[in-house]
Amino acid sequence: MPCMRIAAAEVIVTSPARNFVTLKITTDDGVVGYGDGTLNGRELAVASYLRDHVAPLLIGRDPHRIEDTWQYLYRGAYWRRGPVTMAAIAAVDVALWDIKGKVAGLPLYQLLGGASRDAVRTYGHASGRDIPALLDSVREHRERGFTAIRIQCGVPGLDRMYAVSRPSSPGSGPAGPPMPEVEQWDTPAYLRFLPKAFAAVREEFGEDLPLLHDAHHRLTPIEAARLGRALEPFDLFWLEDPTPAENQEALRLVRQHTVTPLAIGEVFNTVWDYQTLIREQLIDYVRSSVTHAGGVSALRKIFDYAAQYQIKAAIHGPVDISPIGMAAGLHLDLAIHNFGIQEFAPHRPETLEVFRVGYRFEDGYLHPGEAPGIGVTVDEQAAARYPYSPAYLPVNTLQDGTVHDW
Ligand code: EZ4
Ligand code: CO
Repeated sequence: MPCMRIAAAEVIVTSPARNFVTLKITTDDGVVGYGDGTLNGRELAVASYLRDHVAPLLIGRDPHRIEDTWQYLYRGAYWRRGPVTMAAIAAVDVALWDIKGKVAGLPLYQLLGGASRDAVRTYGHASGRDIPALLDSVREHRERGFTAIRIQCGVPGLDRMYAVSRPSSPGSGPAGPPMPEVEQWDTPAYLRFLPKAFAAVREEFGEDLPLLHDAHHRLTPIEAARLGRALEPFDLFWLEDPTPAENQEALRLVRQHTVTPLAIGEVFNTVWDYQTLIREQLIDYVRSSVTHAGGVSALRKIFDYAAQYQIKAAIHGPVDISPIGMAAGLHLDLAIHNFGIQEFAPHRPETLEVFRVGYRFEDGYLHPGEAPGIGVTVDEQAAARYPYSPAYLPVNTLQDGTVHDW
């Protein structure tokens, strides 16, 4: 094979509906690969890491040496792990897989061993400020084809909370730098209310519809254990992130008390974050994304480790992962054997105007498409029309003003 070289590595920061960080790698014979390095609320840290510390190291390297380049960036930095570093390495890894696929003339999933299934089953996000609104939202998602649905419901007395209140758009506040929205939290009220919301959804839609819920790291181990047990009659597909899971031992306690399946890890970025959770079989689904866990190469290793314990892949798929990161995950979903489910929150039209996707959604399933590489191109002229604008995730406070996990 004639030796190719990386000729350019450029960072594109664009904000079509929200901020995204994209790495564009170009080879000396003109092949372009794109990778996603978006880290919601801390985007420019990854952009700088890539632009100032990674791009100069890539020039002149052989783009085919993906694993070697991954190890060079990971070990070579000395300062390992962490969301900024791993999102930057992910952007490089995905851009190089994109190039390899384009050179081979094959979609990425073919390079990963070919399809293990016909399409990728997804779940969508139903939510409502109260139970009637939640039921409407579940109905809507079923009509759009989703065969599994995450439900999030407003808790009486809490005005603004995760997945229920609409964030205000960036820059719409009073003059001055944008600040995080403040949301509210009350664990006892949540623990009392959530089983009622599940009961209402089961009552309306029956026992067959797979239902999921995200507790978003808000509970102590014993509270999580209680919730898992209280939700057992409603047969959840999973309970996600019940505790702040960097305390891996917490899940031992939760596991002792409930058989509700657990999904963990959207904020994790390496296999080391999962070591105890996988080895001790404390979880059922791995939630990491390609973008936040070091790319396709590294996430595949996490999934292969999980497979030894019948733990399944369930890639994080929020709108703050760019369509490039989303598509890269779909190739992995299609190829691996231990696929569980894929989260799918459709991107806004402005986002899809900049990121031209080849993946298709039909009857609740996604397929990454047959275009060589990842299958997403970037319209750079459109990207330039949406300049970066600082925006943050909300912060969460208790009634007395104490900052709580969001
Ligand atoms: O809060 O992606 O399961 N999905 C989630 C997401 C995360 C955001 C954070 O950037 O928990 O909504
Ligand atoms: Co989540």
